[in-house]
Amino acid sequence: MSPAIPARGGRPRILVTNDDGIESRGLLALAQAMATLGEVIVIAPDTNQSAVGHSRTMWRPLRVRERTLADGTAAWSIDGSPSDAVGLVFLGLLPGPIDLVASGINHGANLGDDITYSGTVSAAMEAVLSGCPAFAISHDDFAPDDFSLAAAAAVVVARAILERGLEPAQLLNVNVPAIPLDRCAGIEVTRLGKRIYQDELIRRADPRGVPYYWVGGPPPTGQAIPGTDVHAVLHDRVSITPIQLDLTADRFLERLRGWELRLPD
Ligand SMILES: [Mn+2]
Repeated sequence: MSPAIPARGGRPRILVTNDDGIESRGLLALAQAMATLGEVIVIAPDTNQSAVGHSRTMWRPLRVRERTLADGTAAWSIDGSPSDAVGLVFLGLLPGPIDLVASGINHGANLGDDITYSGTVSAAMEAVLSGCPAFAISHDDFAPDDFSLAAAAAVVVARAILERGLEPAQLLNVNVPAIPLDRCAGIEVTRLGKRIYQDELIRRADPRGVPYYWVGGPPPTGQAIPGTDVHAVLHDRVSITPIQLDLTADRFLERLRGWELRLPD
């Protein structure tokens, strides 16, 4: 474990990214929150890349453009995924060290199984792969207008990580209920819960009569099991879940060895 700040001293350099795109108000809110703690570098996809997961662009070049956020903050956009954005920075796109990566504030929660789809969480995972502490933060509203709670939570989490450090290959997934700061019931450390998706396959015909498909339906719900992220957010608490890149199913490992699988002679 190595706290990020004491290694270099001075103000931390915080990379801010998201998957909703460079024009997202959640990105702006996170950049402003992180600017209270250190120097902020913003790079984000140029379009909405929600639910792209931990994808990497391999078969075409990437373009990076200088941008300006609505408050005048200098930023960069990239025509790739959130993982591309973070990956390029750690490969040397921008000079200087990064002490922390903050991803969000996503419009819509990333609870339980959502993290396997989430570009927001994947951006933080990409940072962790490069040895940099990171967290993802998501707002339980797909069209949020009040970022007071999420911004406050982001500062609390970022400061804690900078002061205490994270274990290698681990990161924090933060979810914030859709209520103002003064109505929040506090912070709960949680485990990942179980989402219930309500997706429906919608089949329509294009103007030439050829069928096309997309997935619709109401937003996901979840199993309200105490101790989980789903339960915490449902009960007006900020959820912080430690997650890790090691997906090994430890409880299954010994049983699988007991299967004694052998190739045919
Ligand atoms: Mn998103």
